[in-house]
Amino acid sequence: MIVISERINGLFRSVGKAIETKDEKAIQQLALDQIKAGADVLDLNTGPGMDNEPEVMAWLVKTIQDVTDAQLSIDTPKPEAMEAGLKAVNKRAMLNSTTAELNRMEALFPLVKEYDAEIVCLTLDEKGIPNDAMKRNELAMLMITTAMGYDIPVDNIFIDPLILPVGAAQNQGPAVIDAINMFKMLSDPPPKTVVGLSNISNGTKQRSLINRTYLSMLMGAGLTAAIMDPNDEELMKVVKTGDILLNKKLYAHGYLQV
Ligand code: THG
Repeated sequence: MIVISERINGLFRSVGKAIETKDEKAIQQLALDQIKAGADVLDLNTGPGMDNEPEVMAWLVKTIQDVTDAQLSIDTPKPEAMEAGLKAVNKRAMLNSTTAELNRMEALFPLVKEYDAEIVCLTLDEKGIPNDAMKRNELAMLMITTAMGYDIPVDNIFIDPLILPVGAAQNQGPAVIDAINMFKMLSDPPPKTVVGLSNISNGTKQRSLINRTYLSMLMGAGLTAAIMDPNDEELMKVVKTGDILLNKKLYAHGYLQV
Protein backbone atom coordinates (compact mmCIF):
# COMPACT_ATOMS: atom_id res chain seq x y z
CA MET A 1 0.00 0.00 0.00
CA ILE A 2 1.14 3.53 -0.75
CA VAL A 3 1.61 5.61 2.41
CA ILE A 4 0.93 9.33 1.91
CA SER A 5 1.94 11.42 4.91
CA GLU A 6 -0.77 13.78 6.21
CA ARG A 7 1.59 15.62 8.56
CA ILE A 8 2.78 18.47 6.34
CA ASN A 9 -0.45 20.36 6.92
CA GLY A 10 -0.79 23.92 8.25
CA LEU A 11 -3.67 22.61 10.35
CA PHE A 12 -1.11 21.28 12.81
CA ARG A 13 -0.07 24.22 14.94
CA SER A 14 3.70 23.67 14.77
CA VAL A 15 3.54 23.22 11.00
CA GLY A 16 1.33 26.28 10.59
CA LYS A 17 3.91 28.28 12.52
CA ALA A 18 6.81 26.93 10.44
CA ILE A 19 4.94 27.92 7.27
CA GLU A 20 4.12 31.37 8.64
CA THR A 21 7.74 32.10 9.56
CA LYS A 22 9.08 30.38 6.40
CA ASP A 23 11.20 28.12 8.58
CA GLU A 24 12.87 26.00 5.90
CA LYS A 25 14.82 23.81 8.33
CA ALA A 26 11.71 22.85 10.32
CA ILE A 27 9.75 21.93 7.17
CA GLN A 28 12.70 19.98 5.73
CA GLN A 29 13.19 18.08 8.99
CA LEU A 30 9.49 17.26 9.09
CA ALA A 31 9.64 15.94 5.51
CA LEU A 32 12.68 13.79 6.25
CA ASP A 33 11.03 12.43 9.42
CA GLN A 34 7.98 11.37 7.39
CA ILE A 35 10.11 9.52 4.87
CA LYS A 36 12.16 7.85 7.58
CA ALA A 37 8.92 6.68 9.21
CA GLY A 38 7.88 5.03 5.93
CA ALA A 39 5.98 7.63 3.86
CA ASP A 40 6.13 7.07 0.09
CA VAL A 41 4.44 10.38 -0.80
CA LEU A 42 4.14 13.68 1.10
CA ASP A 43 0.76 15.44 1.02
CA LEU A 44 1.28 19.22 1.21
CA ASN A 45 -1.52 21.36 2.62
CA THR A 46 -0.88 24.98 3.62
CA GLY A 47 -3.81 24.91 6.04
CA PRO A 48 -7.06 26.84 5.92
CA GLY A 49 -7.49 30.57 5.37
CA MET A 50 -4.22 31.32 3.57
CA ASP A 51 -4.54 34.44 1.38
CA ASN A 52 -1.27 33.96 -0.54
CA GLU A 53 -1.72 30.22 -0.96
CA PRO A 54 -0.16 29.84 -4.45
CA GLU A 55 3.08 31.43 -3.27
CA VAL A 56 3.12 29.41 -0.02
CA MET A 57 2.44 26.14 -1.85
CA ALA A 58 5.31 26.79 -4.29
CA TRP A 59 7.59 27.58 -1.32
CA LEU A 60 6.61 24.33 0.42
CA VAL A 61 7.33 22.31 -2.72
CA LYS A 62 10.73 23.92 -3.35
CA THR A 63 11.78 23.73 0.29
CA ILE A 64 10.99 20.03 0.52
CA GLN A 65 12.44 19.18 -2.90
CA ASP A 66 15.79 20.52 -1.73
CA VAL A 67 16.12 17.58 0.68
CA THR A 68 14.18 14.71 -0.88
CA ASP A 69 12.97 13.43 -4.24
CA ALA A 70 9.92 11.71 -2.74
CA GLN A 71 6.68 12.20 -4.66
CA LEU A 72 4.60 15.23 -3.56
CA SER A 73 0.83 15.62 -3.39
CA ILE A 74 -0.54 19.15 -3.78
CA ASP A 75 -3.53 19.26 -1.41
CA THR A 76 -5.68 22.33 -2.02
CA PRO A 77 -9.15 23.18 -3.29
CA LYS A 78 -7.79 26.29 -5.07
CA PRO A 79 -6.85 25.78 -8.76
CA GLU A 80 -4.33 28.68 -8.59
CA ALA A 81 -2.48 27.08 -5.66
CA MET A 82 -2.66 23.73 -7.44
CA GLU A 83 -1.02 25.16 -10.55
CA ALA A 84 1.64 27.02 -8.55
CA GLY A 85 2.53 23.80 -6.71
CA LEU A 86 2.47 21.79 -9.91
CA LYS A 87 4.83 24.22 -11.66
CA ALA A 88 7.31 23.98 -8.79
CA VAL A 89 7.35 20.16 -8.67
CA ASN A 90 10.26 18.48 -10.48
CA LYS A 91 8.91 14.95 -10.50
CA ARG A 92 5.47 13.57 -11.23
CA ALA A 93 2.99 15.30 -8.93
CA MET A 94 -0.22 14.07 -7.37
CA LEU A 95 -3.05 16.61 -7.40
CA ASN A 96 -5.33 16.41 -4.36
CA SER A 97 -8.04 16.91 -5.53
CA THR A 98 -10.97 17.41 -7.90
CA THR A 99 -14.62 16.74 -7.17
CA ALA A 100 -17.21 15.48 -9.66
CA GLU A 101 -18.36 19.07 -10.26
CA LEU A 102 -17.92 19.95 -13.94
CA ASN A 103 -16.26 23.33 -13.34
CA ARG A 104 -13.61 21.72 -11.10
CA MET A 105 -12.87 18.91 -13.54
CA GLU A 106 -12.66 21.44 -16.38
CA ALA A 107 -10.14 23.48 -14.39
CA LEU A 108 -7.94 20.56 -13.30
CA PHE A 109 -8.00 17.85 -15.97
CA PRO A 110 -6.12 20.00 -18.54
CA LEU A 111 -3.36 20.43 -15.93
CA VAL A 112 -3.30 16.69 -15.25
CA LYS A 113 -2.88 16.05 -18.97
CA GLU A 114 -0.29 18.78 -19.54
CA TYR A 115 1.93 17.70 -16.63
CA ASP A 116 1.15 13.94 -16.75
CA ALA A 117 0.19 14.26 -13.10
CA GLU A 118 -1.81 11.89 -10.95
CA ILE A 119 -5.11 13.15 -9.57
CA VAL A 120 -7.28 12.32 -6.58
CA CYS A 121 -10.97 12.37 -7.53
CA LEU A 122 -13.36 12.88 -4.61
CA THR A 123 -16.81 11.32 -4.87
CA LEU A 124 -18.51 14.59 -4.09
CA ASP A 125 -20.65 16.97 -6.16
CA GLU A 126 -22.78 20.08 -5.63
CA LYS A 127 -25.16 17.94 -3.56
CA GLY A 128 -22.37 16.95 -1.15
CA ILE A 129 -21.04 13.48 -0.26
CA PRO A 130 -23.49 10.72 -1.20
CA ASN A 131 -24.43 8.47 1.69
CA ASP A 132 -24.38 5.20 -0.16
CA ALA A 133 -21.78 3.22 -2.10
CA MET A 134 -23.77 3.11 -5.34
CA LYS A 135 -23.99 6.88 -5.67
CA ARG A 136 -20.28 7.21 -4.84
CA ASN A 137 -19.66 4.69 -7.62
CA GLU A 138 -21.71 6.75 -10.09
CA LEU A 139 -19.65 9.85 -9.32
CA ALA A 140 -16.44 7.83 -9.70
CA MET A 141 -17.65 6.67 -13.13
CA LEU A 142 -18.46 10.24 -14.14
CA MET A 143 -14.97 11.42 -13.15
CA ILE A 144 -13.23 8.54 -14.97
CA THR A 145 -15.21 9.04 -18.18
CA THR A 146 -14.69 12.82 -18.05
CA ALA A 147 -10.94 12.27 -17.58
CA MET A 148 -10.95 9.94 -20.59
CA GLY A 149 -12.30 12.87 -22.63
CA TYR A 150 -9.06 14.67 -21.76
CA ASP A 151 -7.02 11.61 -22.76
CA ILE A 152 -5.98 10.96 -19.16
CA PRO A 153 -5.15 7.28 -18.52
CA VAL A 154 -7.13 5.63 -15.73
CA ASP A 155 -3.76 4.69 -14.24
CA ASN A 156 -3.28 8.36 -13.24
CA ILE A 157 -6.56 8.41 -11.28
CA PHE A 158 -7.07 7.76 -7.57
CA ILE A 159 -10.73 7.65 -6.48
CA ASP A 160 -11.42 8.82 -2.91
CA PRO A 161 -14.81 7.71 -1.50
CA LEU A 162 -14.42 10.24 1.37
CA ILE A 163 -14.36 8.83 4.87
CA LEU A 164 -16.55 10.56 7.45
CA PRO A 165 -16.04 10.47 11.24
CA VAL A 166 -17.47 7.31 12.80
CA GLY A 167 -18.84 9.40 15.65
CA ALA A 168 -20.90 11.55 13.28
CA ALA A 169 -21.98 9.02 10.64
CA GLN A 170 -21.52 5.43 11.75
CA ASN A 171 -23.27 3.95 8.69
CA GLN A 172 -20.65 5.50 6.41
CA GLY A 173 -17.92 3.12 7.59
CA PRO A 174 -19.29 0.12 5.68
CA ALA A 175 -20.52 2.35 2.82
CA VAL A 176 -16.91 3.40 2.09
CA ILE A 177 -15.71 -0.21 2.16
CA ASP A 178 -18.49 -1.20 -0.27
CA ALA A 179 -17.52 1.72 -2.50
CA ILE A 180 -13.85 0.62 -2.61
CA ASN A 181 -15.05 -2.83 -3.70
CA MET A 182 -17.33 -1.37 -6.40
CA PHE A 183 -14.69 0.95 -7.88
CA LYS A 184 -12.66 -2.13 -8.86
CA MET A 185 -15.34 -3.02 -11.43
CA LEU A 186 -15.40 0.40 -13.10
CA SER A 187 -12.61 -0.10 -15.61
CA ASP A 188 -9.88 -2.45 -16.73
CA PRO A 189 -7.33 -1.71 -15.38
CA PRO A 190 -9.31 -0.52 -12.34
CA PRO A 191 -8.81 2.98 -10.95
CA LYS A 192 -6.55 3.27 -7.94
CA THR A 193 -8.12 4.24 -4.62
CA VAL A 194 -7.11 6.53 -1.76
CA VAL A 195 -8.63 7.72 1.53
CA GLY A 196 -7.89 10.33 4.19
CA LEU A 197 -7.76 7.69 6.90
CA SER A 198 -7.72 9.90 10.01
CA ASN A 199 -11.14 11.33 9.13
CA ILE A 200 -12.66 8.11 10.52
CA SER A 201 -11.48 8.78 14.08
CA ASN A 202 -11.99 12.54 14.16
CA GLY A 203 -13.41 13.59 17.53
CA THR A 204 -12.86 10.23 19.24
CA LYS A 205 -10.55 9.26 22.10
CA GLN A 206 -9.24 6.06 20.48
CA ARG A 207 -7.85 7.56 17.32
CA SER A 208 -4.96 5.18 16.68
CA LEU A 209 -6.99 2.02 17.38
CA ILE A 210 -9.86 3.17 15.17
CA ASN A 211 -7.50 4.24 12.37
CA ARG A 212 -5.63 0.96 12.28
CA THR A 213 -8.69 -1.27 12.58
CA TYR A 214 -10.34 0.56 9.68
CA LEU A 215 -7.18 0.58 7.59
CA SER A 216 -6.98 -3.18 7.88
CA MET A 217 -10.55 -3.49 6.56
CA LEU A 218 -9.88 -1.07 3.69
CA MET A 219 -6.72 -2.92 2.71
CA GLY A 220 -8.76 -6.11 2.59
CA ALA A 221 -11.10 -4.39 0.12
CA GLY A 222 -8.08 -3.51 -2.07
CA LEU A 223 -7.24 0.08 -1.11
CA THR A 224 -4.23 1.41 -3.09
CA ALA A 225 -3.12 4.35 -0.91
CA ALA A 226 -3.89 6.12 2.36
CA ILE A 227 -3.23 9.67 3.52
CA MET A 228 -2.26 8.91 7.12
CA ASP A 229 0.21 9.49 9.93
CA PRO A 230 3.39 7.43 9.30
CA ASN A 231 4.62 8.39 12.77
CA ASP A 232 1.96 6.09 14.26
CA GLU A 233 4.08 2.96 14.63
CA GLU A 234 1.17 0.62 15.30
CA LEU A 235 -0.54 1.87 12.15
CA MET A 236 2.63 1.35 10.10
CA LYS A 237 2.80 -2.23 11.41
CA VAL A 238 -0.69 -2.82 10.00
CA VAL A 239 0.50 -1.51 6.60
CA LYS A 240 3.50 -3.85 6.60
CA THR A 241 1.60 -6.89 7.87
CA GLY A 242 -1.33 -6.22 5.52
CA ASP A 243 1.01 -6.06 2.52
CA ILE A 244 2.39 -9.48 3.46
CA LEU A 245 -1.03 -11.05 4.09
CA LEU A 246 -2.34 -9.70 0.77
CA ASN A 247 0.75 -11.04 -1.01
CA LYS A 248 1.80 -7.53 -2.08
CA LYS A 249 5.30 -7.88 -0.61
CA LEU A 250 7.46 -10.97 -0.52
CA TYR A 251 7.37 -12.10 3.06
CA ALA A 252 10.53 -11.87 5.06
CA HIS A 253 11.23 -14.96 7.11
CA GLY A 254 12.76 -12.73 9.75
CA TYR A 255 9.55 -10.72 10.02
CA LEU A 256 7.29 -13.75 10.27
CA GLN A 257 9.74 -15.74 12.44
CA VAL A 258 9.31 -18.91 10.41
N1 THG B 1 -9.12 12.95 1.29
C1 THG B 1 -8.18 13.57 0.56
N2 THG B 1 -7.37 14.51 1.07
C2 THG B 1 -7.50 14.88 2.36
C3 THG B 1 -8.45 14.27 3.18
C4 THG B 1 -9.30 13.27 2.60
N3 THG B 1 -6.67 15.84 2.88
C5 THG B 1 -6.93 16.38 4.19
C6 THG B 1 -7.42 15.29 5.11
N4 THG B 1 -8.53 14.61 4.50
C7 THG B 1 -6.29 14.31 5.38
N5 THG B 1 -5.31 14.92 6.20
C8 THG B 1 -5.50 15.05 7.58
C9 THG B 1 -4.62 15.83 8.28
C10 THG B 1 -4.75 15.95 9.64
C11 THG B 1 -5.75 15.27 10.31
C12 THG B 1 -6.62 14.48 9.60
C13 THG B 1 -6.50 14.36 8.23
C14 THG B 1 -5.92 15.37 11.75
N6 THG B 1 -5.55 16.50 12.34
C15 THG B 1 -5.69 16.73 13.75
C16 THG B 1 -7.12 16.61 14.22
O1 THG B 1 -8.05 16.94 13.48
O2 THG B 1 -7.31 16.19 15.36
C17 THG B 1 -5.24 18.14 14.03
C18 THG B 1 -4.33 18.12 15.17
C19 THG B 1 -3.80 19.46 15.48
O3 THG B 1 -4.54 20.45 15.32
O4 THG B 1 -2.67 19.51 15.92
O5 THG B 1 -6.39 14.46 12.39
O6 THG B 1 -10.18 12.67 3.24
N7 THG B 1 -8.05 13.19 -0.72
